[in-house]
Amino acid sequence: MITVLAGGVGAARLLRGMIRAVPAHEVTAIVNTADDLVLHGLSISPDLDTVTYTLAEAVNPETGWGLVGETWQAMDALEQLGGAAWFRLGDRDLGTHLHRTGRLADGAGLTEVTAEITRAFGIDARLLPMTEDRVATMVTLSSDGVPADGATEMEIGFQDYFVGLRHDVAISGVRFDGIDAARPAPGVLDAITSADTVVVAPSNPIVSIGPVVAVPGIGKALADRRDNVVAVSPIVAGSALKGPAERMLRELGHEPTVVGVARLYRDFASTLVVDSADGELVDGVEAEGMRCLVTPTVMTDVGVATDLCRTLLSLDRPVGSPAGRPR
Ligand code: FO1
Repeated sequence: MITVLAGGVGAARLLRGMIRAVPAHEVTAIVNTADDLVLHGLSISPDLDTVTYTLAEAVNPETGWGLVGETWQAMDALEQLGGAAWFRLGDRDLGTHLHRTGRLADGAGLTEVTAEITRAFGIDARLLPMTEDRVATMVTLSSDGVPADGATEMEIGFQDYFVGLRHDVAISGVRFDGIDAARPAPGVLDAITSADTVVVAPSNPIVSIGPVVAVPGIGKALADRRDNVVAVSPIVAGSALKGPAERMLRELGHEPTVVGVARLYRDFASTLVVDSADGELVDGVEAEGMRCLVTPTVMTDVGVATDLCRTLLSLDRPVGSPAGRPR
């Protein structure tokens, strides 16, 4: 079985390749839920839905989230009522949030509800939320983002930062509210301990992979089997392919390169896969104690994603010698 730690768009792209590299029923994704929010009384899980819609070939290809061919009647009606329509929920996407919210109100757990949704979308891969407990990523805006009244540094919710402010503001801190009390969702620890390989998808190291590894018990379970945990860098040639990962790394004091990613991942992953554009940083990655494999990681189409996954799964497990470079 292959277990993938997943955030949103980048992870969804990798998973599309993974279910072509191995049978989909052998794939489990442990998905970040720290982006989740309640809006209009609806429980919304953006990363779970992005992965679901992508694997169902139903995702909006322009945005990477939401459903293709959406209509926006409900949002338009809400706007006319003076409601908050900044977080765009399409009419069919609302069906997912209505179902999830109703089922959670029935007392079903997010794991069970996610299984119902993925089954309805015809997905054979298993999607697990990282936890069923509430965890919320909070972002502190750096001092130059604070209102002129000189208030202390402002902390806002992740979607307020990511969507509300279009992440177009410098940050000075990130924390995962509720993380200390969070328990791994049912099946998560077993999916880590019993996997042949664990893959860390090319998601944002701070706010997508970070929360998953921070759930008490998950980080240790990964570290205990570090030898076959393989991570794909979301940073290519010093920039993120989508979203603010590179800027967040820099603003939080990390090196915004594959070497900076290696420093964040080396405790729980033994190999970092970097794109050919970062071939000259292999020594820097290995100096951080990770093996470094160089291969195309920019998933421009599902073929590249499938080849990348085949490469990840073909990694031998020699002790010591770095993979991907002839000695
Ligand atoms: N991202 C945006 O930039 N703007 C939106 O209006 C927006 C709405 C939205 C609705 C449902 C959903 O599942 C995702 C949505 N996203 C939107 C993406 C979301 O903010 C990000 O995918 C994750 O939270 C970060 O990975």
